[in-house]
Amino acid sequence: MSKFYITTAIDYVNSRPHLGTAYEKIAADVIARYQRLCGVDTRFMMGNDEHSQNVFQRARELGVEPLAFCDGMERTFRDVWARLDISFDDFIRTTEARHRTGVTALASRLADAGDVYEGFFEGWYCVSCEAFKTEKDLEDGNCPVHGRPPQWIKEKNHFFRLSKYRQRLLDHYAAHPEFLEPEIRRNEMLRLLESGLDDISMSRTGQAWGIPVPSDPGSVVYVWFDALINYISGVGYGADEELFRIWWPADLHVIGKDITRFHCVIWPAMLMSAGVPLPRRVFGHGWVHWQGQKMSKSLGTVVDPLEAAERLGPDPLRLYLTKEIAFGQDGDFTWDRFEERYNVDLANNLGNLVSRLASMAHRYRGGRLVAPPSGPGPLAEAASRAVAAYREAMDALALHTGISAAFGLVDAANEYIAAVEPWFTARDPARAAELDRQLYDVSEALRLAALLLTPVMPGSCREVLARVGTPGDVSELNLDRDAVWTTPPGAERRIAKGDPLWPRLDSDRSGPTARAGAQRTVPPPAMVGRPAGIAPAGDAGMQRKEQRTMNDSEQQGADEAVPAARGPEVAGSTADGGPGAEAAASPAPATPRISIDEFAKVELRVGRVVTAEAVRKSKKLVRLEIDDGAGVRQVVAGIAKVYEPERLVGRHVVFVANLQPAKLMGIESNGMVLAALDAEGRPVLLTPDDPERAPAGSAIR
Ligand code: ME8
Repeated sequence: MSKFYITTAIDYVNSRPHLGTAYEKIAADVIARYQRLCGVDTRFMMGNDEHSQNVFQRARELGVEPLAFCDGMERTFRDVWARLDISFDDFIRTTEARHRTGVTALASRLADAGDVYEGFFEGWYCVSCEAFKTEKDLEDGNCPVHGRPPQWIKEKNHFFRLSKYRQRLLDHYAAHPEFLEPEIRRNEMLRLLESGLDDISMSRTGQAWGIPVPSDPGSVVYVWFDALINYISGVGYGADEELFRIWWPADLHVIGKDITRFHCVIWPAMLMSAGVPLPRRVFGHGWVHWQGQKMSKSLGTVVDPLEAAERLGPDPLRLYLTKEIAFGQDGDFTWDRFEERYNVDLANNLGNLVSRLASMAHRYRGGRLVAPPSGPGPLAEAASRAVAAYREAMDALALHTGISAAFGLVDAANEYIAAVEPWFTARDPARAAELDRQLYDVSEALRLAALLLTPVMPGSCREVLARVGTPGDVSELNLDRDAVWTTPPGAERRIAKGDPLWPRLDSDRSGPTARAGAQRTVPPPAMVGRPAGIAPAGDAGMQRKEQRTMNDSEQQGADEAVPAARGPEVAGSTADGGPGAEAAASPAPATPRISIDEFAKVELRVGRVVTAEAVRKSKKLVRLEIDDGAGVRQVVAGIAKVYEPERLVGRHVVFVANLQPAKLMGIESNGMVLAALDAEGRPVLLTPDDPERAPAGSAIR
């Protein structure tokens, strides 16, 4: 059986987890669960980084022993991770004996390799980053990450000959392009390596909180050296050779982009020096922003992941973070957006499909579906495309794309219901086999979509699978075996009815002011940690509407015909009302008038930004890859002064689709993104009012 060892960064424990640190654990959990679903023997390790000065100081402030403080924080962290359904196999703490053994063994190997020497360090140190800083790193004298002045320190240190490994690192990057992803992080590290490497301090003096340097017990190992070693001490380095041989090298380190240098320059150099193989892949994910800033405990800009999970359920939160934030890019968390996506993806789309199927299955077939002898309908084809797209994306760590592919199947099933109208089929007894086909195919599409979404929403998908008549232990599922369209003639399924899984949140709230002033209501304790995201009705602050679903009391056919609130609906034609009437009332335009036929030559469409990066050596240009509904095209836009590339990803834009290609700074642009200009001539991007109704590819008239 193939193996997969995946790790996350280990967290500083000076304060509770926040939504940014939780994002990393959720993303890694989705990857680990996906690997298990693929039948791969997976070891997923996380843990706590305890030897930081911040931790020591925090314990002091609270008047407790540092270790006792860390014990308490371990409980806090484990509790948060359990409530977010994070399925780690191992949790390491850097104060554990196994870790100390590993650190001591590795530090001795570096010394034996002749890569450690004593020296004197004088310079800046940011305690929040636990990192040495050069003048060049600072912005207005402050640490750029934490916005605070670093300390000036002067002490005797042990140095590690990092500079010696520069060429070997460059060679490794050249031979293993997959070593560091995404590409933007890889390019950053290559630039850093090309600009030269200095030796670095690997110990601190005058501190007792840490692991002693083997040759000099008066010093402790620098906290970053100590922390990085967790990845090998957790699989037995220096203690259990057999375990180490099984699991090392790691297949994937999932870390935040701010700590790429530690993981992709210092860590591999330490391993090279010790003669230990390098991890196969490092992925530097982006940041979760809150109100335009990195969510960070030291900046105080944090959202409590438990509050978010308790509000709508852990699975909606897991889905939001992994589907809405392109993995590798930064993304925003806002309560409004979280609720909006919940309504769109879960209440209106997946939840609606579950309810519609249950309602029709019970009304027309007493809850028992039987596959007819005829071959499957068009959903089978849509399902196999979705499975293939999902697997390809998930293997490439494009989590957002994989999850969207699974939702594509949900869309297809909702659209299929709207197209075949089972409620009309049901009226004609001669079409009984046709109705069986329609309902069974919808149940199969739903089963497959839930299977694909299991890594993201484990609790909810277990519930969906049970309702669709395929209950069981989700940990037993296997993609190769189970992600195959299966509707053999005569097969039976019992469809269960139940409360709406994700009741719709009321959208008739009285606008942003009421929202800002209102106390957000945390649901009653019964909701906390509920497995399938089932919320009680009557939640005071966030009124939940009854989800639009069919039940026996509804007029037959009427609501069934209401599709999920999705699907490309293009705005009305310009011919309505007549352009002439409009022109008569308008002031004279500044440019010559054109006929409607001339205007009709311009093909305007909605696009969705898939990737965005600044164009090198240009202050203005951004290179975008835009999903135009039919594929992905490259467009260069002059918006860099106002829009950070990373924040464009996922946005819907309006663009001219039929412009002849043009080259800007040597890059071919296939279209033009439209923007209004503000009073100072700066671009303000145009976006469709409701991208759900006008998704990528929608025509604009
Ligand atoms: O850096 N969005 O610990 P940490 C996304 N102990 N990810 C974020 C984030 C945000 N707003 N804020 C933090 C450390 N992270 C070290 C790691 S590993 C050998 C030692 C990520 O508690 C951050 O990038 O500050 C890191 O990957 C992880 O959360 C833990 O951060």
